[in-house]
Amino acid sequence: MERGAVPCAEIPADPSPFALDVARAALLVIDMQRDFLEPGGFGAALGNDVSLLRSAIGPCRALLESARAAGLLVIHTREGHRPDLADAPPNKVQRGPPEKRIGACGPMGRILVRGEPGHEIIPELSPLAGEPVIDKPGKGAFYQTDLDLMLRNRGIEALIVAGVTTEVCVHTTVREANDRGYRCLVPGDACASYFPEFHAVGLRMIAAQGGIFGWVSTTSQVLAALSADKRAARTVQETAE
Ligand code: C5J
Repeated sequence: MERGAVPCAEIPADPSPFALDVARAALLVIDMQRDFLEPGGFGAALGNDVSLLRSAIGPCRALLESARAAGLLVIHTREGHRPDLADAPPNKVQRGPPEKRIGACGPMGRILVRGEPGHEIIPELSPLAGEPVIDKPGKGAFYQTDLDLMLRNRGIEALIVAGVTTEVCVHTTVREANDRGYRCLVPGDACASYFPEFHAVGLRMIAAQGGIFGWVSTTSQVLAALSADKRAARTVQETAE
């Protein structure tokens, strides 16, 4: 190996090991917002049991801590709309009873509206100062946002994608990223769905057909690789000194 070069970590994954160059990768945490995870928000208004998403909190937190320690770029996303709902398509707003629709008033403020308490990322996973937060009007994090520009400006080519929900915003974002040339790894236990069966099948869909649009691993596999990568980086630095 070239003197001073930092080796890639290799993460065991389905359908094949995922090579990770920390300098060219980012952790993307999708929509871990009060509106989806806490009672009284958008998820609950749609009739879901929001407690089903809480299993992703611990793994997301561990990924955030490990990514920060390894120097990985961390980006958060939030789904939501302008207070005047000018960016909310009618087909998204006009669903369900009016008192439970996007923009209606709930216990955490107006449902799925930017600036309201429900729109915030849950306190357990609060972004650190300097970590970009992408506000997106749709399910995919690339749709009508500057995420792609931000990643390209930093030379990012691989994404670790965690968050909620597996088969909606995580899936849409991974599909969008794959079409744009990014390799995506999804730690399955750091994602969750209101429908456990959709979660399980959603993960299988990503890795099926030779990894049709990504790779699937577990959080502990990512953590092990990141800490090994940090150790290797330290050794390389010490050798170079
Ligand atoms: C949904 C999301 N399910 N973040 N949003 O509407 O998955």
